Amino acid sequence: MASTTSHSGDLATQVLQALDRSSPLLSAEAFPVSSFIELKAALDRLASREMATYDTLEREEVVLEPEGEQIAANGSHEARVFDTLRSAVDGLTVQDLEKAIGDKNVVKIGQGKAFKEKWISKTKDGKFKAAVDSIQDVTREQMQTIKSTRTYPDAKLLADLKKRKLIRLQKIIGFRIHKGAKFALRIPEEATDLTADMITSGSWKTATFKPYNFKASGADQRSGALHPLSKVRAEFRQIFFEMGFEEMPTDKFVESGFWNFDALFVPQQHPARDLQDTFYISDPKVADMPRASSPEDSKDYDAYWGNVKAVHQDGKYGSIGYRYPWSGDESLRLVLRTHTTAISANMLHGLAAKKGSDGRPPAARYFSIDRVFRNESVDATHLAEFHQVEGVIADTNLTLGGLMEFMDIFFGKMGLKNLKYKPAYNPYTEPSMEIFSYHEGLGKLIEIGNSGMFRAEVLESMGFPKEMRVYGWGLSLERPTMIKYGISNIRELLGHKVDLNFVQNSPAVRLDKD
Ligand code: FB9
Repeated sequence: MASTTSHSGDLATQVLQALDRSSPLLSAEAFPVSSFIELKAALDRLASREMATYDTLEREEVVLEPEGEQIAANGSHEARVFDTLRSAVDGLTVQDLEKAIGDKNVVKIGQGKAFKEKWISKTKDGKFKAAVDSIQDVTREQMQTIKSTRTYPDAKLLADLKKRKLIRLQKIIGFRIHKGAKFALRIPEEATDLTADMITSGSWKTATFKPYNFKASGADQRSGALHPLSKVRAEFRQIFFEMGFEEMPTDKFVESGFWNFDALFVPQQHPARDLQDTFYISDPKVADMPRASSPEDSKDYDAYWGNVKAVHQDGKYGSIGYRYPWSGDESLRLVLRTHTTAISANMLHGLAAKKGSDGRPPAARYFSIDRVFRNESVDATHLAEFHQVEGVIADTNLTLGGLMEFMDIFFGKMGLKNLKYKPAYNPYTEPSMEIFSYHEGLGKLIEIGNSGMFRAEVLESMGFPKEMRVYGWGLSLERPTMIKYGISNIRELLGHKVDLNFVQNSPAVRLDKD
């Protein structure tokens, strides 16, 4: 049995004890002096443990303003003027009244209202005098009723008194409190951390853990800032969405060599597959064979596996292949994905199985922005992981010129103009191009990405018809972010040394402005 907390002075404990005497409770009666914030915190603490439940009750009360309090205590202005005149048989001037009452404002307002009520009149020589023997000070009675009952039945009159600034309406929040399913007279002691001692001693098995309060507003509501990478990622996502792209699911860091390499026609001897470039998973070591992920998934994975093996080993679809004994075991080794192109391959394989009205897979635009992992030596601008930004476009009538044109538009939206293209090599695209842009701010030509047309060995293995082509291109998220925020060392951006003050105060400049 967990030990219990017995802070009788603790408001939450007081609530439990009051509930034990009477349930439900109305907070206004049971805890008239407790602060709303403290009482709500105590009730939330009990509710999160199912020891109590509560409903929030809102009502409106009428409260006297200072002038209303003055009237309730001393009478209305008009009654005070009348009372003063009643004892002055020869009448009084305004100055006499002000001297006798001691408040010019009371005399000014009071004589007007008393006149209007015909409680007073003027003498031949211009003085004020009482015109009746007695009066009923209704306003004072109203103020006294409101003071004692904090309400008044006549809504029209309340509106008038509010307009005269004699009263104000005040929202009152209270609680109706009930016993909870786990009601007890004391709150069980709760652990807030799972410690090594608890694990070794086994006490965690009987411990009660303090529930997370996901509604907590946090110690400092002003704190917090979006990370620069998050801000630049949001900019890229906006560009992709406005260009009609669908976001690929990237919540899978571990891939089989099949999707990360073989499906992309990366030969099994390629240096990128070496240990010094790729993180291999030790447990589990191997993946399952590619297979249907749901009953709706009718793709022929066996045929695909056979096509990939054939295109590597013997060549297929017009390709002579790499002519090496392709290993299924090697293909099933598990890796931390080295590029998001592994996901693009999986998405494209799914697309190839779809049939549009023309019998071909429909055109599609996919993008992804997420972490990739490279077993490389780290330095000021390279970590063992980075965020890759990748886009693919599948359609007919795609050409290298069309890819260049699309790159001009895509990078143009980041302010990168006059792009230059340089032939390059990727195992999965041919032709491939490195993309460059002159950066005014840096005063030099910089490499901004890589691109290409996916090879027939990749696409036709998936089942795409020969007339369909796929553009692919990629860049990193860190490079543009470092340039945008003037960061020279990537550790300022990522990792345990990030200075959150920098993050919070980083003077962002637009990508397309130098
Ligand atoms: O991001 C890169 N450079 C860059 C991008 C934007 C930018 O904006 C500034 C505001 C002005 C500045 C710079 N690069 C790609 C180029 C270089 O940084 C390069 O040295 C590093 N590259 C990474 C890979 O490094 C191992 C950046 C990363 C990269 C490279 C290629 C791809 C993705 C990321 C790709 C791809 C691809 C190709 C074909 C089909 C599918 C995917």
